[in-house]
Amino acid sequence: MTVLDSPSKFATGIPAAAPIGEAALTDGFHLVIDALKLNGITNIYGLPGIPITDLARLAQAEGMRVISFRHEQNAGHAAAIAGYLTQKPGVCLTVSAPGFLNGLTALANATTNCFPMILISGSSEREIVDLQQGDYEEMDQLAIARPLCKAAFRVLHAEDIGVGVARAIRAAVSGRPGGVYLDLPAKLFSQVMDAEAGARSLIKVVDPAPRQIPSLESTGRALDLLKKAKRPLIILGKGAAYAQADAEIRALVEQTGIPYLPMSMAKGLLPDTHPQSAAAARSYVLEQADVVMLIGARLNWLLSHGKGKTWGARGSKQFIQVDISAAEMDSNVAIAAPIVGDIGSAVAVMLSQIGADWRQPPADWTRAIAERKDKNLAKMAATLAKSPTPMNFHSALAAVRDVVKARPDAIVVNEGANTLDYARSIVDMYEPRKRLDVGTWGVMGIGMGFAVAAAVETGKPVIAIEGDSAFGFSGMEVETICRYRLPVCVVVFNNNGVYRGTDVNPTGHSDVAPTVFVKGARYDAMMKAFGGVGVVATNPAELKQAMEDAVTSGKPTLINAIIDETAGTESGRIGNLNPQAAIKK
Ligand code: ADP
Ligand code: TPW
Repeated sequence: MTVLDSPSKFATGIPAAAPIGEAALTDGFHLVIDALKLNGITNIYGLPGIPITDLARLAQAEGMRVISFRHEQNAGHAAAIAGYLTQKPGVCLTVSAPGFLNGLTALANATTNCFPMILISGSSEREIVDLQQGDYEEMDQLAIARPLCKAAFRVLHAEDIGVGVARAIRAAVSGRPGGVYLDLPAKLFSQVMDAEAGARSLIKVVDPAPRQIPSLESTGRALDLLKKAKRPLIILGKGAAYAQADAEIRALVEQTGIPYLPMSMAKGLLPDTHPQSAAAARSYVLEQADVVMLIGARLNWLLSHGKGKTWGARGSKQFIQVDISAAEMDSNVAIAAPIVGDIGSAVAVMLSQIGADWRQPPADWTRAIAERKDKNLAKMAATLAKSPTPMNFHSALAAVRDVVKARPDAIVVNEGANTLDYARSIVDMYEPRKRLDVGTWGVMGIGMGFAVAAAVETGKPVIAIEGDSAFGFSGMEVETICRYRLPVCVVVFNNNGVYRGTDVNPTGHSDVAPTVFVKGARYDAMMKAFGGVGVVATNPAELKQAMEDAVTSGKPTLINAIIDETAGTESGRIGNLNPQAAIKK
């Protein structure tokens, strides 16, 4: 039996903090830990310090897995993606003021991406903070966190810890998932109370994310619209992946025969090689479709807000949207058939209504898509077959694609600009929730935090495909990866800079351009410094071999993949969002 399986103190009836032979007492530290454990939360991602050092220490002693990071933002991203992968809120633990602020970016990012997460931060004394008398790490953290997350709570009394944790869990996972802040002032932790009363004060949350069954009228309206469509399309988003309704979603797609597009993190929900995937004809289907059913995807910038050139002629589309958040409907364009409910229930209801007489979409539509796909895939295959020296994004990613194909259970983490955009289209995914990336904000810095949590939560090999700039945001966590001996293979696409390594300082000064890094940097030596494996790969064969070795051995590995510094484009595929100076001096 591992520490993690050992029965909780509640199961044995022995209160956590009861010293043998003394009055049975507990305290704030133990109540927080017991409240988390009671609700099935077994992992904490954090960074110790005043006032939560003992919380981390005791959590480990009580059988929780405590993963300590080198920077709170990375711990926060880890907690957020743990939440996405498990549907249980991922917990990030930080110290007050600066530690809290370091974790806050991840909390806001989790909320933006609908990942359930709880940021627990220790804080200074209310009396001093509120009078602004200058406490150690003084900050009104609750007020700062509130606008950046779904809910924010503070617990002042030990007997309220159960309620605080329960509310945080419910807020994080119910309805549209998101980030929750839980403020625990230093004084709370040492408050002592009777252990039995403490145990009674805890709440095991019943049905934390209740199903939300949509009305039959709403699903019927949607199906009527789909039936009449000449060019129907389904778009699957990361909400669909999060929902863990994989079999139902696949059945809906296959029974209706409708072509589908996966958003980035929905890749693999159905294998990317599925005949109904229209990913290789993306622009064509977005422009041409007449009825589009969004399942767990928002019509935000990633889908050009549902309008404009991408979406073809004005008024040529009707939208169906399946989402747990009623307020999401009509956020950008009119939704003709909103289905408000959880995706599992909504898809199940639709499947029950479809019936055997469902007509497959018109053949001229599916044929036209197939033709486009074949043409685009053939073009891509020709590009991938080239092997230039140095490697470019395509030739390196062809090697990555082969490794992922052979290990479809591996989790791919991906960030960067070109590295992100090309990997998304070149590396096929085969299983749900195996692709984790920069998400709704396109935030750099998720890399090592996501990789650590993916390995911890799933035990599967992790392959992190990182632009060299992207890697820098969380690179110090290679020590964390080595310390916990996690099966993480980091591939740094090293092209000497942000986007490219070719910019020059026009003044002739010795400072390099703002987008340029040290040339030929040895990122591989960083992993070696902590006892991991470091490799330099200069061609696809070396890259593939090193990745295979890493995935087979499970040893922490960093592969420094040398990429042509002229290969990238500025901002990758979203250069259109990048303002350029109108006046060139
Ligand atoms: P993508 O970036 O992949 O397009 P988004 O993050 O924009 O996806 O959209 C995800 C959507 O999924 C959000 O609007 C969210 O409310 C919704 N969602 C998340 N979980 C569920 C669920 N279990 N059931 C229904 N909708 C969900
Ligand atoms: C928190 C802006 C978007 S992409 C990127 C930056 C700095 C790095 C691109 O270079 P990289 O990739 O990683 O070397 P590649 O493949 O093009 O060579 N700060 C944050 N988030 C974002 N998105 C940025 C800055 C940015």
